[in-house]
Amino acid sequence: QISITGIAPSETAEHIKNSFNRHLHYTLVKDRNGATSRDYYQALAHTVKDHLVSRWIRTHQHYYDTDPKRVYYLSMEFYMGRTLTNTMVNLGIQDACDDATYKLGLDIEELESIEEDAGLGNGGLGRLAACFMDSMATLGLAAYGYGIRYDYGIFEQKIEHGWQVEKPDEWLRYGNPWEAARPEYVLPVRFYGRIEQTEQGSKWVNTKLVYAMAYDTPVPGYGNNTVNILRLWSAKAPNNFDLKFFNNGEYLQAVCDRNLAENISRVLYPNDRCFEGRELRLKQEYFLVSASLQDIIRRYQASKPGDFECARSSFACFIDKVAIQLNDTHPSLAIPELMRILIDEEGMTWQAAWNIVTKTCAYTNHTVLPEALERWPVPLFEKLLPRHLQIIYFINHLFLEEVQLHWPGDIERLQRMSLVEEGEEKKINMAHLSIVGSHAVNGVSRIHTEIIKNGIFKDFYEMYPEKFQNKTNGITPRRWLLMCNPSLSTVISEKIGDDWITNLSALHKLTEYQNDENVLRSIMDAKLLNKSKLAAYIKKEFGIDVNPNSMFDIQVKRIHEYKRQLMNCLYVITLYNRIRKGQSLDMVPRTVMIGGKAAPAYHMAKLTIKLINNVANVCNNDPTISEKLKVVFLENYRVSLAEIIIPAADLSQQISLAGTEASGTGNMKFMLNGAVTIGTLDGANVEMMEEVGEENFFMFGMTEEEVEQLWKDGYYPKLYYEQNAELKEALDQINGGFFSPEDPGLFRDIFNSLVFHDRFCVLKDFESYVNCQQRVNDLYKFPEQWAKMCLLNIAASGKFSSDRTISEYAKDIWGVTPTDVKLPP
Ligand code: DL6
Repeated sequence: QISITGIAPSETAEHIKNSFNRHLHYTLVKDRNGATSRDYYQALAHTVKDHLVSRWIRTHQHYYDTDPKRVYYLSMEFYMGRTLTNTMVNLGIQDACDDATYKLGLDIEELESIEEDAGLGNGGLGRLAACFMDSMATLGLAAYGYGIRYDYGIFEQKIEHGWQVEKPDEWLRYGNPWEAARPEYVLPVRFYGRIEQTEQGSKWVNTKLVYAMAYDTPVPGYGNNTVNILRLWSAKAPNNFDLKFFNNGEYLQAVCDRNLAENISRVLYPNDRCFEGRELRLKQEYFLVSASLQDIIRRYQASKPGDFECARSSFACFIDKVAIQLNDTHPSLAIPELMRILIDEEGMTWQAAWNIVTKTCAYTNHTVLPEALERWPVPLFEKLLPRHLQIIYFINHLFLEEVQLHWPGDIERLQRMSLVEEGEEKKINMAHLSIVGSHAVNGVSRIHTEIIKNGIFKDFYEMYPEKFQNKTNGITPRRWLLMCNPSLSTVISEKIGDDWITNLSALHKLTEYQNDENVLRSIMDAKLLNKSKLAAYIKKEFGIDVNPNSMFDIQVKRIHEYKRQLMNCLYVITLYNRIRKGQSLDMVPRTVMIGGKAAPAYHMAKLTIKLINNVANVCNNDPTISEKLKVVFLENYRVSLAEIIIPAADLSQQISLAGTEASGTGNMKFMLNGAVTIGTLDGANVEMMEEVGEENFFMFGMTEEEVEQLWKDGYYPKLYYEQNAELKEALDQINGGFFSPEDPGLFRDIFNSLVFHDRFCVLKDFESYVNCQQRVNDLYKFPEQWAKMCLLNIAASGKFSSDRTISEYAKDIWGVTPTDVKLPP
């Protein structure tokens, strides 16, 4: 081996300054006369990256030497956000970098804010994957993330005349200093073609070829010198792509058509919780799976400590060396693909291959909304992946035989459980495939796991009870407290030490200070500082003045009917009406902020954004109202904006209909940053309330059982509309054009949807919500009591560290053990 001993850069401010200057000159080819702020950001990023490199190489030498079981997290989304600050924090070089930039006369916060978010995700599922990467590195697991390097991540949201307009996210425009391209890891991925039956078995022939090129992003653990990698695949056309044009001498056409192949990794599908059965999406999913499995197998075969020549040739210990976690069903083609490789390429028997596949793969479910479940049309499958379809049919055949043995003659059950759904068009149910092909299936909060066991996957639970597990989600305390909220972090560390950074349950020690006036004041001072920063951002970006002493009442998440932003909006309208009528004497001033993106084709979600903006205009432009109530739509909500918003919240709105939000992770981030939650008994809210106590949580609304009963009994939302005068007034205003005088019928779809259908029971839960908001209002009048509740929420948030979640996956699903061994820097 080539030695890297002694090449770690020095971490003094002086050294960082020199390195910064060197990058400005030699990497960016600039001097101080011509350099822009972006050049300074880039120079700093390269400087910080240098500090990762020896750790990065050493970590992988260490894995090669010790050959631990590897964990592979396959996900179509990794919503990483920015990297610079997080890297400085995790490497412990933040103070030195601060110092160095100060000496260079630069404002480090300004440089940090230049970095584009890596927005390779839609929301919760992708951000969870990013938090897991941080925790896996911090826990010293030999873990790899595999995903797609989309040229365009989640669209940029602009608000024009109150409407959402989508702009392409050109996150790579100025280059990405964090990634390392690996043209040496270019792997072939095949599509289309047909199957030939030969004496040696099935052969997939006449396929179209695309290459997958690896780009690695380092993922540093906190304070342990481990640097894992996130490997993202980018599509490259082969040299002879579209031979017919090359052969005909149509050279230019042939070169231009390379784009067709490379479109596979062009753009992230912006649909959140809505399945859209497009061929390009299926190609993306297979592209991820095929390239990743080739890489996983290559690494398995190469890893043989002490023997560099001889690679592993047998798959005998594959299941002891490889664990694959499927982040939802999106990468579930890994199941038939691994079968295909083992049988068609490695010559294994079906049984031997199936044993390996099912012991390697595990599946996480993230939603029970039927419209989000992946069900691919068979004709499309057959065209794109004919061999995989054959394999799935055979898996189904053997599986249904097993079902029949369990429940002889139960035809309906067979139909319900089949991987192939009959109907006008046959479909492959990817969740069923994932359950059958995995050894573990998990939900992401306790209530969600119960729902999948007793609801959508009941038949499967009855057949394989041992497969089903709960793994309540978590968030990384490094990004979501230490990094984004330095003022609160400092208060906490001064009181209880900084053990909480890697052992979040240590926050419990804060309960000792629940009656300590000084500590409560410090916590509220930190909050006020964060609120002032957010107020300054809002003034700068949207020109709206908000009062940092008003209650910051925040709901930020994707816009979706089940999350019930409309309930929030109806309450805002109710407050507006009360103020107008002089019925608001006891009301504390509030700033209601709502933010989130709508899927571009989701009509109701886009109309909801327009309504919120119109209501905001009416409130904010009426001086008799805006003293007490301001409404702000937070444009282009994303990871880096969340880092400013969440530390500033007083009240966190988590108001989805019980039984619809699988877990939520934003809810945890707010709690950790000292916001109080108003929420339903849904997702992880249930466990948050359990941790903090009912008296410190504003709970309202139906339970999941009550929702079920309501539908059984028959739900008539119009009755609630007719019986509740305030609700009726608000809905009539929406319907009658009060908020859209230029187009009175604009919001009719919202009115009709709520009054005549109301799939997510907004009207039913409204009264309970309003009463609960009144309790929030009444408590906010007592700053000491409010502060105590904030402190108790922070103290009780320890369970929601992704370190805890990952430790549970490690022990119960992957069979690996976290370590606190610190590698050399
Ligand atoms: O598990 C992460 C996250 C949960 O916290 C949210 O409650 C859930 O809605 C989200 N699910 C998705 C669904 N995508 N698909 N399929 O994003 O997962």
